[in-house]
Amino acid sequence: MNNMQNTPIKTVEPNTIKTTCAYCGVGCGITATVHDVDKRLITVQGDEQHPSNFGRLCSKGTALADTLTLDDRLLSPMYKGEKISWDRAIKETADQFNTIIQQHGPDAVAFYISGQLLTEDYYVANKLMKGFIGSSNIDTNSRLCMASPTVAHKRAFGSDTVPGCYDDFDHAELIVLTGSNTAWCHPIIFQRIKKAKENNPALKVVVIDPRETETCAIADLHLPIQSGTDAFLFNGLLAQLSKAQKLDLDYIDQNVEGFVDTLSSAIESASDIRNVADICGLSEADIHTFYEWFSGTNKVISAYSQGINQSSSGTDKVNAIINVHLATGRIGKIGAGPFSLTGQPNAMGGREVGGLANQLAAHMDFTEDNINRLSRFWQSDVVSSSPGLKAVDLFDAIEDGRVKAVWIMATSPVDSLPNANKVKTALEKCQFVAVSDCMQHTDTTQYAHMLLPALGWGEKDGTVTNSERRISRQRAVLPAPGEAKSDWWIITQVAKAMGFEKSFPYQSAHEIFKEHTQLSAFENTLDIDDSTLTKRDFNLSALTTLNQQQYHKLTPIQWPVTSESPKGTTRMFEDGYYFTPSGKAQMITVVPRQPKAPLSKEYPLILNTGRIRDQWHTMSRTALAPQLNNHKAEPFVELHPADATRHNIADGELVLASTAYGEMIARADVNKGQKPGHIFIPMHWTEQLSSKGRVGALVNPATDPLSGQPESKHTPAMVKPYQPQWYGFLLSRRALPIENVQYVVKIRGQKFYRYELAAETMIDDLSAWARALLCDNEKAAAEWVEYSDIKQRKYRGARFVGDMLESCLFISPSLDLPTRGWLAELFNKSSIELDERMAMLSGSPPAGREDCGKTICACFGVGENTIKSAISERGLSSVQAIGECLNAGTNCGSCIPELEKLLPC
Ligand SMILES: Nc1nc2c(c(=O)[nH]1)N[C@H]1C(S)=C(S)[C@@H](COP(=O)(O)OP(=O)(O)OC[C@H]3O[C@@H](n4cnc5c(=O)[nH]c(N)nc54)[C@H](O)[C@@H]3O)O[C@H]1N2
Ligand SMILES: Nc1nc2c(c(=O)[nH]1)N[C@H]1C(S)=C(S)[C@@H](COP(=O)(O)OP(=O)(O)OC[C@H]3O[C@@H](n4cnc5c(=O)[nH]c(N)nc54)[C@H](O)[C@@H]3O)O[C@H]1N2
Ligand code: SF4
Ligand SMILES: [Mo]
Repeated sequence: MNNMQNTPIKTVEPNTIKTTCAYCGVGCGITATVHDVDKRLITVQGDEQHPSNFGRLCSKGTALADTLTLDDRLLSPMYKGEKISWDRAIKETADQFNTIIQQHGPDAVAFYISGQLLTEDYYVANKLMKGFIGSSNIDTNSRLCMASPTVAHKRAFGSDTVPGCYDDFDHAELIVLTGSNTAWCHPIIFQRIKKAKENNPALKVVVIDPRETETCAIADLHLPIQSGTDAFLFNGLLAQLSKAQKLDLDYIDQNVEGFVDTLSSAIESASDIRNVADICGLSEADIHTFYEWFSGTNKVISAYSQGINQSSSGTDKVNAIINVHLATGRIGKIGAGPFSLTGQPNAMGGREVGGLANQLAAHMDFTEDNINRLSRFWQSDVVSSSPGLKAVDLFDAIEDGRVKAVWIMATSPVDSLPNANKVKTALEKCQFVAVSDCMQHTDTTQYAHMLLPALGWGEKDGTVTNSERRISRQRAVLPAPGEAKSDWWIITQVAKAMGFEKSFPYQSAHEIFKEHTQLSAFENTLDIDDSTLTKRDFNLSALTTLNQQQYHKLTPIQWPVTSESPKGTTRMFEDGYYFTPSGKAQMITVVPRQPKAPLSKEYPLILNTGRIRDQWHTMSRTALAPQLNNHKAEPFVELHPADATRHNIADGELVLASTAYGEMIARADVNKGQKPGHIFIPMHWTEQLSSKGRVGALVNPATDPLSGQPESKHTPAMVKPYQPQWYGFLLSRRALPIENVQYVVKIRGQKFYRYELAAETMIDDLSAWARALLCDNEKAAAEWVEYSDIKQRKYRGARFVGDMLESCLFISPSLDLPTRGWLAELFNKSSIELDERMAMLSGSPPAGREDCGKTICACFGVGENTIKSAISERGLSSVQAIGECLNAGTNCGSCIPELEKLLPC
């Protein structure tokens, strides 16, 4: 008998769990399969049923399984460097906060939290601070990210609502990507747009960005705009739409207010295209083309991100974009709308619970009615009645002693806030600093008195909301390591110890989610007989009855979820109703402003900062996956050849970049993709991985007056060559302590650490120095091959243990060092042949074995040189052909724009 007949067919293996990616706001669904719990061995795949990614993942999502190592994990609470019990940690934290509150009042304490938290964590943090401590000094790293769209949405729609959904990208006929490097930062949306273009060749894409990014690979038009001038361009577009009679006057009449004033102001500031071209640093012809395409296309999406938001006029810029959509009625319709691309996995969830200092929970703001409503819901008479300090002001208040205790969760302000050296001083001075993090050593944990070990991705359990309002479950795949606990548990325990037991009774994330949904539904109705009631956009009333099991099984759903829309809401504002007192949307008069800090003779360049393809923020997780470290292995500064010549800088050299706030060293990447006068430095490198690579120290603290969002994309800067006495690099199986070397960058390879080095003082005896460093007190018998040229001050040395390469070091007074790729590959070999040893001494790969070059395809580890030679030797002429030959580009597809660039034109 075939016993299979009696076995029910399992569609999902028992050890396969659906969850959501840890990283960006696209919010891709993941299917994780656990292979070995003890070894934390899992594999991940894109969840084909998840409507945000339909099975696709980018390079970072694909590498998630390789970030689960426990290396440097914070595994128990620590107070002043000593491990302590949870009981003590909780009591001490609660006592410190209570004492300071008693002595100095509730505004003397603060929380600084993060879009990496789950909604449930966020909800209890906000409830504790605003509802029970009675202060609004809780802000989040979303201040650096989503604050401007939040205020702009509120001004235009009366609510912080993203109108559209990803499906709209499939239907649009024109997609304008402004201030967004979608290819690298929202890769799965980028791939969706690319697919839409293949399906509909008439679909046009316009990219507005001072840099020619990888996103331009799908652009029909790239507008390399002068930094900070987008509001001129969009005001000009509004004026032009009016002139061309392309406004939707019926829509305006029925659904919009503020039209006349907004239009006349736009005409005043930007009706002369020549003038707009001048200010924006663009050609008139390109502006005409953009305006014509926009005027002539109904289904337009304008998606934007940090190039718009991170600006001292970010709120106005967002409203300038929304204005053109309102004036053309291109909103709340299939394939049309303004679209704020959110950054972090839970940037949206944080806003839903009121994580920002100027919001209350559940999309309520600080009106008397809302404060009263929350007081009744939370049964607290101390609900905070006015906004608190926004991130930059908050750290200023810590620095000048107004705030005496801060609890930082899931963010590293020592890296990510502007003027970041001041954040160090602030934390040094602060009476009590608690930090909840997964990692023991970050640039911020160094300043903590109290370290609280948190669960990370793959261990924590709750919900996140992505850019299209879609709530998805993040589920635990692995058990908690060490004594790490979920953030909601830690906050709840401290709340209880502070004396708020009754209000924080939660035993599970589900109980918190339930309360959150109940609050969203609480008095959320429009009743014309009761003027205190309003209808709020954020409403999960149909989820209030979810039981634990249903919560556990919750499938992705877009809010609002109500009795009228129990399956969620794809698109908002379809009926033209907005959440303003009149029910109409508001066009907002925008008077464009230039960035706050002007350039000067001393600082003649614009420092622009942002992201790279394979790293996430402070690299605390992505840098654990070796395959993500070789695409861009060092901090770099991109500059235009004209600026490079002017400042005497050659490609590949080290550069000292400085501003009025701080300085750093980075490798020059000279390319024509930069707009002259602009330089770009990635935000990712910290002091954990680089001695001088923290760009946050250089960024000016100018903020938007309405949103408080910092101007991270525009700081006056200067560059000059950094001229060390010697350059070098080291590859070693073990991490080694490197001292008295000014420039050190450390990355993790598959079987080695790679250190890039440069130093300001000559070493007398290179061989002795090398031997001391590479041995690092290790007594194991080792064999050496060495070449040392005292006159030329060059050194090449390798240390072998058994037949295997243990470490190698190369030093030279110039940049003529060997390439790293072929040496890295030697770490995979069980014995090193003579020809390879000789090659190490001569500094170039053995004949016939070329260096693979920097990684282009992270998924299959395929290097640039390998691809280039395959293209020339085998005559490859398409991305598909490269894929068939080398696999490159066939998994996540994040590298396809770069593969296209390598193909012959
Ligand atoms: N790989 C990767 N992906 C990520 C992240 C990550 O760390 N790594 N982080 C996530 C987060 S939290 C966020 S917020 C998003 C950010 O996503 P993005 O906003 O797309 O990323 P950024 O690189 O910060 O900036 C986008 C672009 O704005 C351009 N820009 C600068 N100034 C101006 C200007 O004045 N006008 C215009 N039009 N453009 C300008 C920059 O040149 C840059 O290319 O990415 C998310 N995704
Ligand atoms: N110059 C410049 N600065 C910027 C930006 C820029 O473009 N340029 N962008 C800004 C933007 S948009 C953002 S979003 C920020 C991001 O900046 P940060 O928030 O500082 O960066 P992350 O690396 O995401 O920090 C997350 C920290 O949280 C920890 N962590 C991860 N998961 C958890 C968890 O579940 N619980 C706890 N307790 N800890 C966890 C990680 O180990 C890490 O130490 O940077 C901002 N700063
Ligand atoms: S696009 Fe990449 S980083 Fe973003 S959620 Fe999807 S897999 Fe994760
Ligand atoms: Mo962000």
